Amino acid sequence: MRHENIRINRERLLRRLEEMGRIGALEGGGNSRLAFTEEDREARDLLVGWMRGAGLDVRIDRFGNITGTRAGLEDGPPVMTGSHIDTVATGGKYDGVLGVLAGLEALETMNDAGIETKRPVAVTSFSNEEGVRFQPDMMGSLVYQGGLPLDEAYAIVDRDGCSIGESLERIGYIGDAPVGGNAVHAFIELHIEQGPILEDEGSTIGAVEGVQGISWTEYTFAGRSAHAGTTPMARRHDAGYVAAAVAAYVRRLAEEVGRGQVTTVGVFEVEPNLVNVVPERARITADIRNFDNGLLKDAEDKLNAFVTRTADEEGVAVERRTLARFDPTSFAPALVEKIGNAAERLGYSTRRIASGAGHDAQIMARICPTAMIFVPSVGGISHNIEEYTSDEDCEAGANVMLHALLDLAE
Ligand code: HGY
Ligand code: MN
Ligand code: MN
Repeated sequence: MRHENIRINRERLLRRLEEMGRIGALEGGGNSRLAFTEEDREARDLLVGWMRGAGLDVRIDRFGNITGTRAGLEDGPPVMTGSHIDTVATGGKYDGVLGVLAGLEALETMNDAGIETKRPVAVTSFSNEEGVRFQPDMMGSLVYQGGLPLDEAYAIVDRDGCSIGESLERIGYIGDAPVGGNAVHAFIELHIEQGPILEDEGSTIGAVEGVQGISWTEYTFAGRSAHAGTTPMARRHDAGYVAAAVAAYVRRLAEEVGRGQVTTVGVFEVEPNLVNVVPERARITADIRNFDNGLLKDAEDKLNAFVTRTADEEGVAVERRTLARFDPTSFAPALVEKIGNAAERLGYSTRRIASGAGHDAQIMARICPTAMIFVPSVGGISHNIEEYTSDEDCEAGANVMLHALLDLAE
């Protein structure tokens, strides 16, 4: 294996993680860089500057996906890595960012070593991976892959009625590169695990075999506001009660279905939200996931049946809106093997693992052989300003990424 002893420039990677972490920085640590906001634009500008400084051919597509490509001796579909630089509103500084900056670092290390690869190698930052302001998540890779038509994506609005098209326009990231129909030789994403398994088991690298299925549904309940003191219980249409009953059921559903089922009510709003008024309206979201699509569908059916029954009994109307639905995805075994071998050759403890979180890789797997590399999250914490991955583990993940890319690009 050529370039056996090549390693990334740890200082350069860590310095960039720090610098990116200062954009949208939150009190007490962490980041808030919601998709297509001013903070997102600032992060994009910083990344594009670094890509250009590395001599990459930078292309921005109609959905703001940013790709920096390092030429190979031959033209043709690139070996690609990438992830995202948008965050949730209470995000950490590694989720997504580590994958993009490690990819950039791998390409710069190839530059420093004067390595010529047969195939082009590219790093992409996908727009709106988190999907917290505009649903669904993994939206940039979905548009890139052709799974979501551009005009449909532009028309999606946030809670303030602001559309993606307007927001992308405002931050100046509607590029001219086309979306859909992109040819990619192979895709590898480095990401923090965001869970406790690698840390609990003392492994540095996770060779990720697949991602679980994701189902996001928004439920809006419409009842009737009434006086909390004078209205007999039997004559209430309490939207808040229905939302609370459904939220409690969502939690029980994980136990009822079992076998790895996870369920979360992340959004819970009632109106008018006043101490002595029976709630007229309520809005909740249910995020339910499973590695088995059959079980996930079963959980969705159980939940919908419970919502209908509970709302009917209370005389409350319900509106359902699917915010995201992705099937479980298995990665290319040969690529997973390559990642495990690269990690072992580099002397890192490694194990196979499956991803509980959604990632752009699960969309890219639709168009090319794809796999992921995980590094540990301290305390298994993520989507939390306490999110932390050690410098050593960031470096280890980036080195495995570098060697996997070289292996694929030869
Ligand atoms: O929801 C997810 O799993 C990812 O963070 N978008
Ligand atoms: Mn992520
Ligand atoms: Mn995330």
